[in-house]
Amino acid sequence: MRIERVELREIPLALRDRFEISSGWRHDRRIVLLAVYGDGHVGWGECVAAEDPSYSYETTDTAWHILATFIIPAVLGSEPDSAADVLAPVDWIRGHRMAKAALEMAAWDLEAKTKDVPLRVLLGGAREEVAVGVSIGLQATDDALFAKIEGHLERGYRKIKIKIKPGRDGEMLAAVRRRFGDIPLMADANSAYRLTDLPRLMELDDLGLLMIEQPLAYDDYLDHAELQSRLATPICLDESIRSVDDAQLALKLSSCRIINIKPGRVGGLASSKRIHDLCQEAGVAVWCGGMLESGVGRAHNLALATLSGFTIPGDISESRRYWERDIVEPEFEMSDGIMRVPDGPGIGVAVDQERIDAMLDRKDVFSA
Ligand code: OSB
Ligand code: MG
Repeated sequence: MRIERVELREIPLALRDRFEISSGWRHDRRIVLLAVYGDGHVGWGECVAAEDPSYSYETTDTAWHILATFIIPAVLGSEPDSAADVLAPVDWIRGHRMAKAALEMAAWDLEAKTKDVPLRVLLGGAREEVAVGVSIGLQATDDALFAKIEGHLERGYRKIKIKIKPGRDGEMLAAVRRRFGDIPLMADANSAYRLTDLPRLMELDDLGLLMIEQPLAYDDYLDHAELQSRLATPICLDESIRSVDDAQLALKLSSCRIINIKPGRVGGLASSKRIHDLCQEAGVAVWCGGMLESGVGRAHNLALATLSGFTIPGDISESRRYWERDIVEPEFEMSDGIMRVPDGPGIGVAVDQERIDAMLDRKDVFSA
């Protein structure tokens, strides 16, 4: 494959509901899209970096800077054998895996389109349908939370993930259990606790949660290992896993029993596959998380989630749960908690470029 041209675009896209986690909230997203041209086709990728450095040190603006200044110039004109090799010229760049992933994932779409196969097939996916769940942000009151859960259960979501923080945790989750019974329920703390909160975290252990996601610091493995040894509930790591090496470390230290793989966080789909394989060997379950992506990032996540080790429903919700109108066609929908993976070439959905260009905040074009 030859990388002939790369286009970067940023568009504003407002979430239907503001999304709140322990570190803050977001209503208006800034979406960075990357289009890579080669061999008569175009592949699309999305950068998952957030608007501020709360989830990761990367942001919309750092990702744009690193892509435009270092990554894209280094790969323009290159001829990698496959998408898995496209980042080889930027191995020297430390970190910035969200920026790298945007290009890598676009290259996977390009390769799949060049070969005229769905991305799912190129990745080695085992199925054409994926069970999906929903991630619910912090709500002001239990009643507001109950109303959300009820709506999502009615719609058929197969897993309910609830954001927690100190003060909105044990009692709130116990109330959810009383109200909804034995639903597939989990909690995500986005690093809101420390090991000194052990007594508070032990209160969550009797609630039959599928897992507790990222309870402790964003860069920690040791305290998570200690916490996991005290809890019956599996710990799932999200923020702590930024690379294959991080996953290896977490497995070695028994820091978790489950890993949330987000390709946009770990440097792309090749790294995601390797983490998936390592976890399968180690008997650690994986599932595919989300970063409030548009339909472009969602399509990549869905294709990845067809791999056999993805045994837990992902945070891959329908387009309408996020946006008034998505930027891909058809939009992502599900039936009874099951999302069908598009069967066209590559990501299998058409990117509405006309609409994107009508709402553009900025654009940069790079040619070999
Ligand atoms: O921690 O998984 C997270 C969204 C933004 C940043 C971090 C997280 C999330 C979600 C939403 O939980 C998942 C989604 O529906 O995209
Ligand atoms: Mg998370």
